[in-house]
Amino acid sequence: MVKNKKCIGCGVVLQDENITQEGYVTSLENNICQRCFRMKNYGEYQVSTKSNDEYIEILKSVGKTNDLVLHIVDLLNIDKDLSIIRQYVPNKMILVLNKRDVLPKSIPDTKIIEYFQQLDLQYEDIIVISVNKNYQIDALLDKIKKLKTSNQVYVVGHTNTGKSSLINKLIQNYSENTSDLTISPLPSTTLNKIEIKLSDQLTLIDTPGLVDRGNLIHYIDSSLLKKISPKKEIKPKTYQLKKNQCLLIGNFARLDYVEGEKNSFTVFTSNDVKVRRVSSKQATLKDLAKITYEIKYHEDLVINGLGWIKVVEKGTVDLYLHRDVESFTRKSLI
Ligand SMILES: Nc1nc2c(ncn2[C@@H]2O[C@H](COP(=O)(O)OP(=O)(O)O)[C@@H](O)[C@H]2O)c(=O)[nH]1
Ligand SMILES: [Mg+2]
Repeated sequence: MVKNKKCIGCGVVLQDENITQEGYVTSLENNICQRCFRMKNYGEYQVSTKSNDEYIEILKSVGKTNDLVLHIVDLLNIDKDLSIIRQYVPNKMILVLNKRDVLPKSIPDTKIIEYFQQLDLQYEDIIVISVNKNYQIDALLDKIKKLKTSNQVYVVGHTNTGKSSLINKLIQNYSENTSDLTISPLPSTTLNKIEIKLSDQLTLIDTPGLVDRGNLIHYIDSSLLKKISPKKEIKPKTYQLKKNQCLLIGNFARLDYVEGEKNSFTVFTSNDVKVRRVSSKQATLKDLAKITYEIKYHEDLVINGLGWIKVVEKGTVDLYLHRDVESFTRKSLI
């Protein structure tokens, strides 16, 4: 019997003793744990909530190496503070902006890249990609080859940004080897560091990712997960609002325009989420927690896990949202 054999899907150590614990297999002959098997074959998702302390330890260990690091970011769900990872990982780093396919085609990549350049986080390079559309994957591999400092390259970032998807894609495109990392729309799919060899010169190392407790994903029924995760290009919807008008964004959020001149609000969220403009008097969802924002000229009001609302002029808005879901403003991305 092999001791400490790991699941090829998520990296957890396999065990055949406790069905309620991570890594359970009926037989240690298996290469994949029961949880991954169910996700892959039946789309049956089981949430595992990993503590970020464990991931921070992984980031620190990455920071002690001199290896090149890919920091993967989900363009639809840009981390509020990208510098958290930087704090632990001073390595040479490429910022990889994934899920280009869901942003409107009309926005040039250069515009997106400029936004991240001004954050001044000392990336060696910044690239916009889409794993799903196989977009710019060749260009990314060229950059990796050019910038790598050893035979190992780490893939880090928040959970759900597409780290495992990217590694599977690179292996599928450029290697004789196989990679069957488990991918899912839920957080904490990958449970451990996993090394996947692309060639003799390049091994990719997958990691679990930081879990964002403020993401709407944690507070909705799993049946709604598909609805809020866009699969196709988002069609932004623009509304002109006057004071005392309000937008209902699905049953997830409500935005009341309480003070200011007539103003333009553009909602970027999955096309399956219905947006309605109503008068504040008639609006529902008042039982959600309220936060008041003073919006400055050209800002986005971001709702973690749902998308964002671009506001053109300054004004005051009340946002109603589940009290544990994070929201914040930023300079307009687009
Ligand atoms: N639209 C879109 N979805 C993607 C892309 N890459 C990954 N995903 C989805 O993002 C989710 C998380 O992917 P996963 O690889 O498990 O993320 P990880 O937690 O960072 O390893 C899955 O539902 C993937 O199908 C992409 O390029 N475009
Ligand atoms: Mg993963």
